[in-house]
Amino acid sequence: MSARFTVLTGGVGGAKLVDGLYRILPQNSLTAIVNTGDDFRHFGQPISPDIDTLLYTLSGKSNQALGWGREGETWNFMAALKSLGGEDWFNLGDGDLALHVLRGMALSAGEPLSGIIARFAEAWDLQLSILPMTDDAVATWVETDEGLLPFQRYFVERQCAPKVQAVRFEGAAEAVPAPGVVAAIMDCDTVLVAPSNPWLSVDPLLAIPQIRKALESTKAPVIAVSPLVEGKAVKGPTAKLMDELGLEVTNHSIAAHYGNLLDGLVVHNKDEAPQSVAIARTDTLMKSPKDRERVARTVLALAAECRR
Ligand code: FO1
Repeated sequence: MSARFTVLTGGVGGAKLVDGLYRILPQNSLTAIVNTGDDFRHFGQPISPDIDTLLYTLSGKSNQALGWGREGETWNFMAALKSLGGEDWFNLGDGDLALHVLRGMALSAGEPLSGIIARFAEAWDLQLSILPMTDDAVATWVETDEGLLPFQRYFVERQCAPKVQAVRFEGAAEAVPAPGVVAAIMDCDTVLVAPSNPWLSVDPLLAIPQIRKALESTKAPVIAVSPLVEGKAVKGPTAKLMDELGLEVTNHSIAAHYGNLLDGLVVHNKDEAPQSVAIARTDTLMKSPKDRERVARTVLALAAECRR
């Protein structure tokens, strides 16, 4: 049986590492388990941002500047919607709408999200498994000094300005992993945790009991890539959030957050590193495909070291 790799991912930073892995690993040897805590209904459409960002990134359609949505997108739907007084804090591009409309129709017909995403990945000829963490409803809520906010209201409408006191994952405790998720963690040679925001984009996965249990019992090494570069987040609110949660903005806090789940951590160049796990160092900034491949090679090499 050839080697199998599983990566837990969410958000924009996560998609870059998955792309690096996808570029260098054999076809169909990679499974991505994706956060769905950011999912919500907008204009009645089911939006799955972290899944869609991954579909776009791996199929070369993503808008690299924005970090989400499609390259060359047009916005006629939003212009027409605004002219009718529709709210415009969350923008749905004309091409992007195809994903939401088809996903909505399939969900209404009773198809599970995991089956829908597998069809989308196949339609775009992607040679890997993309699994939502669950087919059940899980919603990330952010407790802030402005009250309890649904994730996208915090992240997009308020641009992560409110001060965070806690993050909650409604439905996670009762959620069942999507088909194939537990097996992908238990039966693989390596589990990777992408440089996603641990508190916002990875924790929803860890809040699903059977996923956490699988990570605790898998024989595969579990290796994460730190989302911090020189004590700052590459993109998004990771550092600000850590500060607000009273945590030091260091790789120690990242390793401590994952606790006994982690065997190794890839850190940026000379950034300080925790003693509690195996460490590898590289430039973890992923601006180009070559960068993504470099970080992917580094994390796979550390996994091989931990497996020995
Ligand atoms: N992020 C924004 O900052 N503004 C938007 O208008 C926006 C629209 C959007 C539409 C579809 C989609 O899949 C993602 C979108 N995002 C937008 C990004 C999204 O909020 C984030 O990718 C994730 O939820 C955070 O990981």
